[in-house]
Amino acid sequence: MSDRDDDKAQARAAWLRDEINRHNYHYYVLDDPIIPDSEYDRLLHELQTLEAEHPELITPDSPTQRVGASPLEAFEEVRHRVPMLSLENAFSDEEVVDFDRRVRERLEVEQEIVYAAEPKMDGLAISLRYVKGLLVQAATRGDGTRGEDVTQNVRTIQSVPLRLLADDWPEILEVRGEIYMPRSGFERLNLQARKRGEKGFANPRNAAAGSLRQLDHRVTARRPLAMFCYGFGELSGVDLAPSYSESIHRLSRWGLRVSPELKTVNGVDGCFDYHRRLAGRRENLDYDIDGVVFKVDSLEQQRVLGFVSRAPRWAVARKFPAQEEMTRLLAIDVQVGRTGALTPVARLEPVTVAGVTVTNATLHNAEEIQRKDIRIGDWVIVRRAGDVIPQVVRVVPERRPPDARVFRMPDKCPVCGSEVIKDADGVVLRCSGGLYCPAQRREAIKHFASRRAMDIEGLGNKLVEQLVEQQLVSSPADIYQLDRETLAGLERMGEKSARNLIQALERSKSTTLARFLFALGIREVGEATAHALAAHFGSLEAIRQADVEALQAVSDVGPVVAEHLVTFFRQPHNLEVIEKLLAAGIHWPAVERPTAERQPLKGKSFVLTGTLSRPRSQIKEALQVLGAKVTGSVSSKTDYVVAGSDAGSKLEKAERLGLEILGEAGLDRLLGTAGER
Ligand code: D41
Repeated sequence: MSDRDDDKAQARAAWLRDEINRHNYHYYVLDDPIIPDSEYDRLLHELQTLEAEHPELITPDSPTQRVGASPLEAFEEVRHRVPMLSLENAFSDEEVVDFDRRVRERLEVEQEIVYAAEPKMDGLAISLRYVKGLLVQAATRGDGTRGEDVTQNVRTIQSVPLRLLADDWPEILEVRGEIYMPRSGFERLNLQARKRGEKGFANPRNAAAGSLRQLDHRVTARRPLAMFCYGFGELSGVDLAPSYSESIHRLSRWGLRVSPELKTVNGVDGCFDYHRRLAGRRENLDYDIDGVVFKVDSLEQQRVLGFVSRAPRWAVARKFPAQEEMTRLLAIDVQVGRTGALTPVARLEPVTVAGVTVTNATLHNAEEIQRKDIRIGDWVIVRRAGDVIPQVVRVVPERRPPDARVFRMPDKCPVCGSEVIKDADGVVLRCSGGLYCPAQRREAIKHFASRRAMDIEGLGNKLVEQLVEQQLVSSPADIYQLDRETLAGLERMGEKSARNLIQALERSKSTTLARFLFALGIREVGEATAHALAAHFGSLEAIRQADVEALQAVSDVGPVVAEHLVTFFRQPHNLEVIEKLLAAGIHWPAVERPTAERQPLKGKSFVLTGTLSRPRSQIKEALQVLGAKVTGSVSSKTDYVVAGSDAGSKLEKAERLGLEILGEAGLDRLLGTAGER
């Protein structure tokens, strides 16, 4: 090959590397890809081919070189040139006030301090060393002075640049940050592990730690790890900028990933405000945080403050209440759901988790109990995150009492005594009693009356339980036969509530086909499926008569759902209930079939963020009915971002991308003009 060709190949390889690095940055760091995945793959493939033909062109920072070397025998020890300090904790607002007072006293300032505020990631601290813009070493924190060399593993993390962008970085740059596993990636990883019959990780932090401590970095490469940077080690030359926040932004220019939540705030009040806002959004973030960190923003002030033993005087971690606590598992009960599924529920010695008393936790199914080896009498770790039902994370084996008992699922329904059968998936156990089983009947009626179904105000769970128990109703149709006298005679019901309920029943009769379908509680037919069915078939009669094949023509319906529908409409009992309901006067307007004009938002993509006054599911449904797509993350392909109060990083990103942002009023206008039902 001629020199000329070699030059050309070299230039092309260099161009490809830069281009791929640039797209990596947009994809993994900014979370905002500019080219489709297929185009990215094509570039990477071209570089791989070129490097295979010209191995001399391979550079250590080439995007093809993230995975390659052989597994290690052990990790080498790394001595941190600048120690990795720890953070002082504050468990209350008062402790933050104390911290702020100490800061101002030492600095001898009266005015408010400017703090940089950021989430406290629940991951693993790491130090990256860049020399002349190239990543040369990554080390765990260890004891702060000595850590382990995990360079090979960290090189596989796509949001860690192998080479820094731009060229104005210091010759030596040590960056500290947190490696973590996003919740979404964690869920996926555990699902895969379970499919292979393996145990999975207890939480994202353990998963990140386990992934980073792999001697074989090819395993790490398959784990969805990410990193946020929050500090500095050795720096040759001068400070990056006069303040922490500006220095961090500098890092982001060089292709390092930093938290989009980093803000500067004024004084303790600013700190409280930030803490409250982030605590409110904790559940909506795609990563676990265990608090927020406040740092004096001015690097000069940081220098004056200095350190005490191992922690800087200029930073504090305000911790959130723990989401996990330990307690005793007293018993395991079995509940029967609407579709007969048997769910084991742990009865716990009451324990306060993140401010709420927990006495029950779901155990999902027998397999889960076996996998976690949970026994009655065990000490267990209970986790409560936001609105989700408390979970038993694991047992504490060291504390197992000698008389702890293994639990076995019953082979007869604990409510009606019918035989228990296993689903085709081999996991879920079901009571075969159908609507003979009072538990299933009760749950079916609760579902029927619920807000998103027939929306019968005043017919709550407690009342349904009473009605079923006293055998006043045994199917949804029976509730429309109730009279005022009967209702008024019930416990905790007066004349007035009885009258109100009768009115609510009357009102509920005027509904939509989709709601009615959903209310019937057919297995796997959720709101979206009910809508799709109503729109596709136009009438209840058409759905009833459709066979499995015809049903599967609906976008949302696969073979399993189709089978459930056909089975449902084959049962004489179900047809009888429907007959009675219609005879009681339930009606709906004719369904408009989806045409271009009926789906004015077709092809439009929406993202909902922040706190909205209605449940997200409801807004989502309203948008979907008009043809819109509702997705979870903002990108340049998003058409509208609907922002409620306290909207955070998604809103910021939308602003950065110049997207159309709607408040709730704007959304209502759009839904109105687009022709809400
Ligand atoms: O998000 C974190 N976990 C986090 C940890 C953070 N946002 N900032 C941190 N800042 C520091 C100093 C102030 C010492 C540079 C830290 C940590 N340290 C830290 N993480 C683990 C030990 C110390």
